[in-house]
Amino acid sequence: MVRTSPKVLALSGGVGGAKLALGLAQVVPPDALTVVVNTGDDFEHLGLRVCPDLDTLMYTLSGLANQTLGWGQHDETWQFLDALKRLGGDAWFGLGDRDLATHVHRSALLSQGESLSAVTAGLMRALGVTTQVLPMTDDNVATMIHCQNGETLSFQHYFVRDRCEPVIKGVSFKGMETAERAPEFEQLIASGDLSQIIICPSNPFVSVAPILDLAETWKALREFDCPVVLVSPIVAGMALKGPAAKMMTELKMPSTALAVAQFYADTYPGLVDGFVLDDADATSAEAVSALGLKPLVTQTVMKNLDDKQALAEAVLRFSDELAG
Ligand code: FO1
Repeated sequence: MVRTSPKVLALSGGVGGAKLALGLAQVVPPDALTVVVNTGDDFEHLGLRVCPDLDTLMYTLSGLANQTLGWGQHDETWQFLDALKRLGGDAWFGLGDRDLATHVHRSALLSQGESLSAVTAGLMRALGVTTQVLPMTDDNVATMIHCQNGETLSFQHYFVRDRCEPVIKGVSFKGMETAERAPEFEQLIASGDLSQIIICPSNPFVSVAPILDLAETWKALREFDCPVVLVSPIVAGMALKGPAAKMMTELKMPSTALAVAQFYADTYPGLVDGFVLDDADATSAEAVSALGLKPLVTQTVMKNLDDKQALAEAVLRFSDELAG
């Protein structure tokens, strides 16, 4: 079923968000769907600008994603990385040969003065992605991980180089104070033309918070007269991908879907109207309700394209119900 609803905005981090975005792209016409993507994971590596979450969206929506790794392109080869290792280069970050072209091309265009929004639009077009995918900002915002041992690490150093091993005590976003929303994101918000806002199942602390905190976007979204629906990234106490559950434990909260709901209710009061929990967490629905969020219990684990489409349809239906 292809829906004709105007303007759905989805906020997304990497893998989990990209899966739901792909489901949404199956059921929402391209001109009615905008996906705004976290850029706090972006970093400069070997002189290249790498934008992991934008690229995960781009590869997922173009059918090029490496589903085994969860990042980069399928049928990847690693000659560049092998040669770099032989030279004693900085090879902890897995840049595949095909993926490398994306970073080289992006970096060249950025160095010629193009904005990240313009470069992203060009890359998406080149790979046939018709859904509008925007970076949250054209400015540099860097997610910083503050560790119990006193170290502060950039996100990729924490995530990839140190394999999420350091115990964290907090997260901050360098450059956030002065960063502005990307122009088309700003236009979308200024237009007031949104009928559904969906927060994809992404890490609340390092994937969604950067978007919501940016220029107080959460307050702008709260003003919209349309439901905000969030899909829990935690299922049965575990994150399907990434360190969300480990981070929750280290930040002294239970690693549960209910604690995710509590985090949003406390940190962004009045923002989230509907909270989607997995069947495995059905017993928490009542407690979610008590926080003032309407619960929807459904299957949220997306193993194949049918699951992605089914979840997208369930979320949109739920949002329609909440809109009354
Ligand atoms: N994740 C890894 O766990 N190891 C890697 O070597 C790695 C390389 C990589 C290269 C390009 C890219 O766009 C993403 C890459 N990722 C890698 C994934 C990335 O670090 C994370 O998935 C996201 O930042 C979290 O959303």
